[in-house]
Amino acid sequence: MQVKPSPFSDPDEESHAASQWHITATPGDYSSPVFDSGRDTENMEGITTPPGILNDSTTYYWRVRHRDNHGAWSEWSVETSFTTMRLPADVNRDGQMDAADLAAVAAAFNSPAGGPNWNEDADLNDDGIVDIFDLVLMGRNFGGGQEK
Ligand SMILES: [Ca+2]
Ligand SMILES: [Ca+2]
Repeated sequence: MQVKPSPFSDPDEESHAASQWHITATPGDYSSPVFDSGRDTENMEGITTPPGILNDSTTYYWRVRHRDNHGAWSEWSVETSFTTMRLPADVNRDGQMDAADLAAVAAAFNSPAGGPNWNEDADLNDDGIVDIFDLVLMGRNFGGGQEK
């Protein structure tokens, strides 16, 4: 997941030395954020969270502040929300659609809901059976996923 604020502007025209990014699931409450970049000197224009941090189909809120080269932090930005999407063929929900997901669909193949090999997450089209249609969906999305 990538978030990008409007371009950094420092009223004193100092150079931009670092940023700190916060992501939370509770609007306005950053006391226990799901992601806190700390003082980040690499990702100052936008940030991509590591896989596995954000749940899919979930609304999150983020804010960012910037630090100039004299060590002064800006105010936190206005909170912005975003909603993650469910990747269509990410069975194990690691943000990537790859061989591990294909293997999970294969392991549950031909299994109706509640069957011995049933895996709800492998039923990609949510029709209650893992079959060729789920495999087609997998094939169409294979290799896709979040930016790393
Ligand atoms: Ca996956
Ligand atoms: Ca299915």
